[in-house]
Amino acid sequence: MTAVTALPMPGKHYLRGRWLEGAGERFESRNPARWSEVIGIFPQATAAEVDQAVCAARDAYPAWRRTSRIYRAELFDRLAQLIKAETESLAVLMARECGKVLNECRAEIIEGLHMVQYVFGTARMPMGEVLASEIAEKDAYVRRKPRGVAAVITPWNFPFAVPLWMLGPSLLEGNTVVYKPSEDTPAIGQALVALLERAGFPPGVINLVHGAGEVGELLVRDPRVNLVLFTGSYEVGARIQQISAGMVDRICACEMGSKSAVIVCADARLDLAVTASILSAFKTSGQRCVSAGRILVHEKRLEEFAQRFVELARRLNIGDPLDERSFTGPVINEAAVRKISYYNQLAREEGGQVLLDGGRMLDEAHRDGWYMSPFVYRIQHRPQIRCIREEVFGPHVALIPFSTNEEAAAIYNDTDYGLSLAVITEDYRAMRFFREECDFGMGYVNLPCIGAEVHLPFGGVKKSGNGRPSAAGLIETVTHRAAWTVNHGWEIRMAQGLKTDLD
Ligand code: UN1
Repeated sequence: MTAVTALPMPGKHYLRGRWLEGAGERFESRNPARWSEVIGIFPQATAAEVDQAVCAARDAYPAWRRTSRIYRAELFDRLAQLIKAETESLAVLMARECGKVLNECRAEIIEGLHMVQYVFGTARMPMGEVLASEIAEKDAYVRRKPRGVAAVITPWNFPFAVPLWMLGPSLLEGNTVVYKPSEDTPAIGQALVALLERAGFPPGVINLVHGAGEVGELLVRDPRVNLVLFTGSYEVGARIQQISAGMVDRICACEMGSKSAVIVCADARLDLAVTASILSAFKTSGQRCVSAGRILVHEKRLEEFAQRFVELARRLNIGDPLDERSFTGPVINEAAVRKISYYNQLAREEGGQVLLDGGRMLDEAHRDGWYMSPFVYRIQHRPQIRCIREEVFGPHVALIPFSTNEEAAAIYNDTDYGLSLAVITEDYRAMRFFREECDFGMGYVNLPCIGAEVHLPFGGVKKSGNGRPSAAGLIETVTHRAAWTVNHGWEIRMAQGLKTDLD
């Protein structure tokens, strides 16, 4: 096992280009795989500091939006070089702070890098449209304009890529930002802002405040914040939208919960179905927003599928995130252990037939961390059952039989969420059927329901998202499409036949 020890990172806010100790209370970030290890000690932002951060972003906004889009993109090119040089150290820090295994952490740094490269590339792409006018001498354009100050509030499970999905388009388009990373992963959030500083983003353009929900709430309540870009739970996303509802100049993009699923059709290739399902349910210990909490399997294939799935799930190597052999690491903290254990118990009470009894791992190799082993159960879909409708965010998965594709689509849709869907089939008609009938934002065929790429929009429907997708889709939220019409004639001629005679 690799022993990585480092002194705790001194946590600081970053306001107006300066790193500040902060006047508020301190909180610790700890390693979920070895809870005694403190990754860093961070200041909780005070109301005055949140105010200063918003002021800094407001003050920096006019000059930043006046810079050339290409200049802003060049800073992202520098950022890309820095990320490439620091990939390994960032991945190790991430593994220690959020407990994801090294391979996943590297993949996430690369996903963040891809967003930066995407943003750099889009800078030289068209930023609007030229349209015809009813009047020959008039040229009409649509031009994107930034919206102002964005509050970026992000989760611990993708502490590098998800912030970059938001920071990338926001900053490229000329907005300025106050960023609050999750209180579970402040160190990686701070490391990201340090890279933005080194890349040359000017003071005030990106500001960092640490802290828990109270700090996020202060940001959301501030009417000088024009955009709230959020990924996290439905409860918090709903609250953000509620608070924002009374504000005139406020747009929110909220990515929230899910109860995503894999549908294994009657004609599925079993090896592919099993691999896709294992990755969907247990990668990141089931802690992706797109993780599958349900695997819908055609009743004719359920026995053989369940046998192979459970056999593989039982053998998964769950251990130290820094050990290259580990498939997954721990869950994030004690509250997660409690929540997952609660749902494991609920599944039993609601009639689930337990096929693999997960739970806290307390042997010598695991007891210092928050390790949970996979919980797999078989259950008939019925109305009202909560365990197959509510998000668990852990290695907890239901195998649900179905007899027709129509039934599978109805079961899939029978949650309040609609984020990610995978269909395992060789039948092109079935693929199309599920694409048309199911509620989702990201759909996959013969793949897991995880693993989105940044140049696609990322966002769900129903309680999963408010219709403003992140990643490549975020440009629509962080810009306003303004119409711009120019008359090249010597006199005024109006559209719609409107007369211009003044006498
Ligand atoms: C998340 O789970 O919050 O699609 C984001 C994926 C990753 C992103 C997940 N690219 O699995």
